[in-house]
Amino acid sequence: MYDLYTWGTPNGRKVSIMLEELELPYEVHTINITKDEQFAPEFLKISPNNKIPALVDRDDGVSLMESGAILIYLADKTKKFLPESGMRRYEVLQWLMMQMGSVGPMLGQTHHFVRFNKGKAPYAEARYAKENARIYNVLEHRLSGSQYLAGTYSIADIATWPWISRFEWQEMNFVDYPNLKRWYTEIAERPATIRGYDVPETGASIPMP
Ligand SMILES: N[C@@H](CCC(=O)N[C@@H](CS)C(=O)NCC(=O)O)C(=O)O
Repeated sequence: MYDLYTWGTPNGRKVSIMLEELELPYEVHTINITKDEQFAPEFLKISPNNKIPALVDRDDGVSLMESGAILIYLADKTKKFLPESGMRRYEVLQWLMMQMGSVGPMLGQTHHFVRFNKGKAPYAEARYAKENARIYNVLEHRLSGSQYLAGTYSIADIATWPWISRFEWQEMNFVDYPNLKRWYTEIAERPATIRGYDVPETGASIPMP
């Protein structure tokens, strides 16, 4: 049994989608980050950087923060969505690391400057809009020669997809990114993605291009 501490954001959805893919039992603990619940002392004990998601594995007494680490942990434990060894494992990890170091942080800045702060910081707005398009291009190029980011469906896709699901917030569309659209749509239709997207449950439905 797992405890998932989360909120309805791309980083949180990575883990709920993974748990749904693996059909693992989990209890959802809502951490409302708009009400600063991420700073509660009890939550800080499992997520010292005051961010969702965090996961507790009750059976093995493991407590983890950081979505990338959580995905690797679940993949290794179940031997799914991440090869156990060899070059194929590193291929998945390189795309996962790109999500963690580039896709998430940069697209997150787009949300702030392009959607929530429009017109107030033109330099930042232009910088992150450009970086957003650059990242979409990198993904498009990769997906033009590969069905998924690292060959077969993996934690790299599970980590990246929720960020692309915010394409409207990023003021992006898929006209110039047909392979990204194909990848996005296919993953959006997976039953586990549909279930994992609406966690914590609010009735949220997946934006479709
Ligand atoms: N690198 C972290 C990032 C997590 C993150 O940024 N979470 C956001 C929500 S998407 C959060 O909890 N923000 C609350 C805050 O910064 O106080 C991960 O991938 O788990």
